[in-house]
Amino acid sequence: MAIEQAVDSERMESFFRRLEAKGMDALWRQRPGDRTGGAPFPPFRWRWSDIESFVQEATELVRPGPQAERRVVLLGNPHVPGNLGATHTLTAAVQTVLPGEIAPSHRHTAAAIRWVLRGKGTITMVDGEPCEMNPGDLVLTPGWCWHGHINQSDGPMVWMDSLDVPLVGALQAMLQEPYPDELNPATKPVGDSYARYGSGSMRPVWGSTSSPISPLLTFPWSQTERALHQLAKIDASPFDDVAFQFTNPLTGGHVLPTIGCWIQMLRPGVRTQAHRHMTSAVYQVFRGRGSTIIDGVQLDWEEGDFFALPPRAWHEHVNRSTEHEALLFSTNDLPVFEALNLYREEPYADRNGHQDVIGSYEERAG
Ligand code: 1HN
Repeated sequence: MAIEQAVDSERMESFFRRLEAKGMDALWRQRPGDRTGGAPFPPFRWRWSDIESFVQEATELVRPGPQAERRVVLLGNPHVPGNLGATHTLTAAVQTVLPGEIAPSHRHTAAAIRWVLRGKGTITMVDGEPCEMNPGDLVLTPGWCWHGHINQSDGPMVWMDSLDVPLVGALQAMLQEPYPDELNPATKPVGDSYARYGSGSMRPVWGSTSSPISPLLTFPWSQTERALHQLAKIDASPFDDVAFQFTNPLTGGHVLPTIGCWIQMLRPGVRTQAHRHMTSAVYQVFRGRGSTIIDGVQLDWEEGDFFALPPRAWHEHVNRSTEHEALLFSTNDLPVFEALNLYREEPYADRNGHQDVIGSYEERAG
């Protein structure tokens, strides 16, 4: 019996080797790898104090133009192999444009969003529409749109970029083209898409009735803030507290086919219940301070910090202030999971929906 097994395993090994030599394999071969559904990589946090000083240094080192197409500091998660993504599907970055500078126009298949952090008086030209940028504004750059940035103010402009670069890269679909001139010209007035689609509940009686890309390119902060406070008066999610998905006004769906955008308000003292889902996200702490407990590890955050939530990790949010609201902006890959029918979500059933805190991010990060 023992000899028979030895012969069998020798023969099996030889079978595997001969298969491999011809570019084949056996599905029953033992593989490492977790198929039990846990998070595939740990969370990561970028402190604003670090980002800010690197961004400042970048302004001393390069100017946008031939030397650096964009003055962008990428927030690369070291736990995500290869492509400098904040997660395996999304990049996050911080871009600065100083007074008088132009980040020259280009276009790429990857789609982008800008979430404005600081400054005023900057225009992003998106397919001929000059889009104004003020703190808290969300501006879309759909894939393959010509876009460039120009700062006409007297102060620096800083925003978060988030793109679907790792996803598009995995599909071998990253194409990019420079614009033949410095900036693509304005062919529409400032606020064109907002005038058409910005009311939220109406659209012009002419023009397209459906598109997977939002025809509204700018979502101003004043409207977002008002919406959060109105919703807070009447309802909230147990997992995300007062949270909105930015929507395509034609469809009510996501703003872009590959990137979902959320804004959420954690009311003073709120601790949400934990859940987990298939999607990953990159958060920017727009206001406030608190913690997100991810797979039992407490990750603290303050205003300006960014953090990446891996897919399938249990998570719950805490606003540490009992006086002030906390505001989190985030991008996610939910549109892709919904389109491919892969989305699943699960509430944390134990201890009234709260995880045991088994450690702090600080300890884990060493
Ligand atoms: C990009 O093209 C921009 O156009 C910003 O402003 C950030 C990060 C990674 C790859 C391309 C831009 C980017 C980027």
